[in-house]
Amino acid sequence: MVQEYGLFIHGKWRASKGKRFETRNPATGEVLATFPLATADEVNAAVKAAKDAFEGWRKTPAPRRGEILLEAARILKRKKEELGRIVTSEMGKVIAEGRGDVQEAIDFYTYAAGEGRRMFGETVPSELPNKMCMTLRMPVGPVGLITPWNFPVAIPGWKSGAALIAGCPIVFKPSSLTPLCAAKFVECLDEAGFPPGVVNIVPGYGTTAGQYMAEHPGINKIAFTGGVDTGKHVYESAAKKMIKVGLELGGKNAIIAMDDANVELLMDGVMFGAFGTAGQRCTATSRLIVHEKLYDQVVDELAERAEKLRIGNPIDEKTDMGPVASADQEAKVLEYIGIGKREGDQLLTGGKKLAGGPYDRGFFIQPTVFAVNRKKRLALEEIFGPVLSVLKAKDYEDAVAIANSVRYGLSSSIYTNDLRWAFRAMQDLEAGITYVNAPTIGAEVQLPFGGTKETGPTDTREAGTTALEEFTYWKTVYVDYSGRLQKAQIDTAKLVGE
Ligand code: TXE
Repeated sequence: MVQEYGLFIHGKWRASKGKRFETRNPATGEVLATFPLATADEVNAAVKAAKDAFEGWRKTPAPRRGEILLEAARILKRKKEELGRIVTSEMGKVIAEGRGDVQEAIDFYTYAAGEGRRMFGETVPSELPNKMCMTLRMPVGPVGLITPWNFPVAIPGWKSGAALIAGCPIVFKPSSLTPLCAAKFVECLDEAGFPPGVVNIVPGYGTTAGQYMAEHPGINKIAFTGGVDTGKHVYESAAKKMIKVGLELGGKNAIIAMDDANVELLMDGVMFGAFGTAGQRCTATSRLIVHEKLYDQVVDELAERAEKLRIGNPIDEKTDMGPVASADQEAKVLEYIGIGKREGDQLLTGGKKLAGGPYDRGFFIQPTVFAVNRKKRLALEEIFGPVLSVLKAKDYEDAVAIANSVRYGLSSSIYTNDLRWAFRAMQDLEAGITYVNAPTIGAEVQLPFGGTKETGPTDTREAGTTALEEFTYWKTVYVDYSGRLQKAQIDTAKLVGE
């Protein structure tokens, strides 16, 4: 039985007047559920519900908001296996990663719940007597979440957890490839007891529901993860309204392997970084920059290791890599493989769509490794699939120059046993994240996450201590208890007793 979902507005699932679309398993082609394409009127209704709920939610003491988040974390934990399997069925990452996707939301909700009892401001001395100065965090108001398909529970978990603890109701527009994960996640939030209107979901396409929301005058902040072009568009809409916007727009992340690197460790890291989630992580290892002394050895071992990966249905625990998420993703990745071949990059392994038997029903591409020229497109552009570009560097400076030569700046990594290279890389790599002796993936929720350059504005940092910045603004409060008019900057003479 294919489940039919509606919209979740003001605490109730409702039927929609919009046309419907299907969500499918990218490994088998099976239809999983159908969803409405939310209309402009329905987005209006969701935004209105969020606006109406704002007053009550912002006045709910933050520790009490935290208790509801903690309850949501418990429910997610109880349903982790069920949700993890849905992530795998709808998005195509292997089941261990499907569970990990849910775990990230559990972790972040647990972390964010604690913020309800912190949410620190500052008290600062006044220049005048009998006067107190402090700062308070204020929620920005209704927030629009626009999320991608690659982390269909984790990314909504990060964004919503921070928004909700800050006191902001949410209107959530998930990717049209993964609405079922989103709906199941929202069911958990509903069960946790968020008041009506605090959590709303409007499924649909980006160019309709997403755009209505990005442009809606009632939305005070957009939290977006997706492609660069869409992100720029959302940024423009936000600028016109002078509202906050959080943008995380992908990467062309590199591992640098210095000549003293532990090759065994490096290979494990590269396989996981490049082919985990079939390369469809914003932090995926898309480039491997190898010191020339190590290059031949690494290139030989890479092909051998990539060929050993078991490709298949991601729900099978033994599978190492599943399909890519959609026909569009498949076409895009195959196009890049074609570009690599046409531009003269050397194909070391893979390069084909898998066909025959169970592969015929899904979007399976071989783990692919190219030795590439640093000026060519495979060295510079985000592919977002199981394609690794290997580049040769003369020395440390050359490796860093290659790493920094792209328009993105999300994640980066260096494998070395020499502290000097490790510490220099922390300073020299133009990226929001640097790993030492670990691949470019594996963010933890208690640390800031975001990038530089076209990955997004550097004031965008999700998770960690910075998550609240995304959904609050600072209010400065002066309390004068002197009982007379005191003038800052003017009454200075009195202060020094002149
Ligand atoms: O992204 P889109 P897609 C990159 C990756 C991938 C490419 C395309 O390279 O191959 O983007 O993927 C909504 N107004 N990343 O098509 O279109 C859309 O419905 C408002 C990297 O999935 O950017 C979805 O909810 N919203 C990335 C979300 O934006 C709009 C993860 C992302 O969709 C909209 C995913 C509009 N005009 C893809 N158009 C990462 N940072 O990791 C679309 N949307």
